[in-house]
Amino acid sequence: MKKSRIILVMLVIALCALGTVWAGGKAEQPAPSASQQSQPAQSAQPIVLRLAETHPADYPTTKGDYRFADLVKERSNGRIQIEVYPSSQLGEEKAVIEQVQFGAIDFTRVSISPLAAFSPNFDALQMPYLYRNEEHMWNVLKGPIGKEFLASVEPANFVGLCWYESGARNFYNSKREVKSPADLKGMKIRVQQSELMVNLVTALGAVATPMAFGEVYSALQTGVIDGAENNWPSYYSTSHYEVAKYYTLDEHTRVPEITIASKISMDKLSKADQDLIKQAAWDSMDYQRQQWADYEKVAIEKIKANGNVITQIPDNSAWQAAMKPLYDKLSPALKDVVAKIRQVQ
Ligand code: GTR
Repeated sequence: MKKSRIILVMLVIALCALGTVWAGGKAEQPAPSASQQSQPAQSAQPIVLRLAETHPADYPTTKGDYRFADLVKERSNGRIQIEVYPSSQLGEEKAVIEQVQFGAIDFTRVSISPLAAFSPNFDALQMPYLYRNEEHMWNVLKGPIGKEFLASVEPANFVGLCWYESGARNFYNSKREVKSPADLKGMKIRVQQSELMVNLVTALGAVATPMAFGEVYSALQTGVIDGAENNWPSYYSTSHYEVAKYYTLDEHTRVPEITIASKISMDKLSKADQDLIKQAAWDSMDYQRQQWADYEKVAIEKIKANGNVITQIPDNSAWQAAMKPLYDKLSPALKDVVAKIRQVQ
């Protein structure tokens, strides 16, 4: 090849390269297509919502919250993000429910006991010795009655999303073994901030002391209260089992957990996004139940290994009989609901 032709070829190559760089530079900012012009900008900030949870990150309800948040993020392609705040970082349950009502917090997972102060019909769902077993409770919660209850919180400015498992609640104390209601007589027992729970403990002859969950450990330790009541996982996760070693398996209640949204927060979203959130919460339930079963086993093992006094109640008829005044007190409408719950197979 002649020297002049070589120079010409090199010149052409150089010009082509220059063209590519130039075109590449322009290609970084293509003109928006017609469809993109009508869409919100791709870089729009995600919608960030907050969920308050009283339990620590490794507790089964919190794991359910995380699953709910993951499903929402995944199904909205990251457009909607739910930040879970565990360990009562946003406050204790009663105060959090109030904030959800006013839209300051977007979601919370709580026990229905404190929620009944805002939506009193919830007492029908947490009556003592109401459910035959866990399966019966879930058939109620996933069926028409459960769905009606989720919808019933709207007038209180909430949107009911889903139910979580919470096992059966039992009494525990630091004083003595409790084998019958008579053994509870005169004991100061902490209860949730719930009128029904106050009445329940009073009906058993003990002194009910409503108190926030986070204060119970030190109240037990300092003797401000003699005992409390909760399921195996909470008795374990809070370390109450270390300061109150007598645990009586009377299984007085099964209190469902519920996740609610603020109606104010939900109303700001499109109908499609509201539906996406509702479905994601519903779809997190089975996962939470599995987490519950696994954690409950660990809790039972650890508490037994600690040498706690675990008292079985082979015949709970005396306990059941003591609860009659609570049923008598129910309004006719709630008595009807209770009867319907009992009929569910
Ligand atoms: C737990 C429940 C919490 C809280 C707590 C309590 O079983 O998961 O949400 O209500 O009981 O006794 O305050």
